[in-house]
Amino acid sequence: MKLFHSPGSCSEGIRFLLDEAGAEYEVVTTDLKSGAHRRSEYLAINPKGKVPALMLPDGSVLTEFPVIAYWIARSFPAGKLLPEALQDEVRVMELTEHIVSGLHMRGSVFAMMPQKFLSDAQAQQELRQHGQAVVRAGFLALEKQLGDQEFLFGDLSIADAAAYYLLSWMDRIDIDMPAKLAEYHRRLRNRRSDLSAIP
Ligand SMILES: N[C@@H](CCC(=O)N[C@@H](CS)C(=O)NCC(=O)O)C(=O)O
Repeated sequence: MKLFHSPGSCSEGIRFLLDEAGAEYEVVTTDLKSGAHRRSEYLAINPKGKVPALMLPDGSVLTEFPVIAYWIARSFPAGKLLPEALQDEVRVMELTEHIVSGLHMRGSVFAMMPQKFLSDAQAQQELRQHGQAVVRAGFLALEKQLGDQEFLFGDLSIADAAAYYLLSWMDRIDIDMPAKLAEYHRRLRNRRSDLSAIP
């Protein structure tokens, strides 16, 4: 397998899962800062021009974080990255989707790069604040789900991988994490030995 990955981006969450699953894979660095994701070679792999993308053993390419995460969990059942019962699995998927589509795409993206969407400085500031408010509201949901557990659903799951990358951006979007989430994020980081990409 090949993971198309940009250090410090959401594809860190997929690396996390591949490592947790014990999968063998190659990392193909697709550096967003240098615009590698917009070059024709990469668009031939993923026409959406986004990371992560995972090339499967049969050469086909899977995109979209929750879908890649689901594929990894189901392909490597020994990693126990999803609960077995359907009613528990859908709760993990529900939160994973919320982190990626809600808190990342409609929160942290606006907070980190409002200039991508608006040219007016005042409007950018308003969009940044809106993004920060979305992420702060997300903190409440994450804290509630976490409770006193080690991970969001007790045992480690794909939802933790989504939280892992999202929470690594809090300095960049200039909001303080509640202490409980900061501790939880430290626990996730401590599971990994190759954290050089995330400060
Ligand atoms: N919906 C996609 C979002 C992926 C995404 O937004 N990735 C960012 C990096 S965290 C990206 O590639 N951004 C490049 C761009 O939008 O130009 C997913 O779930 O994988």
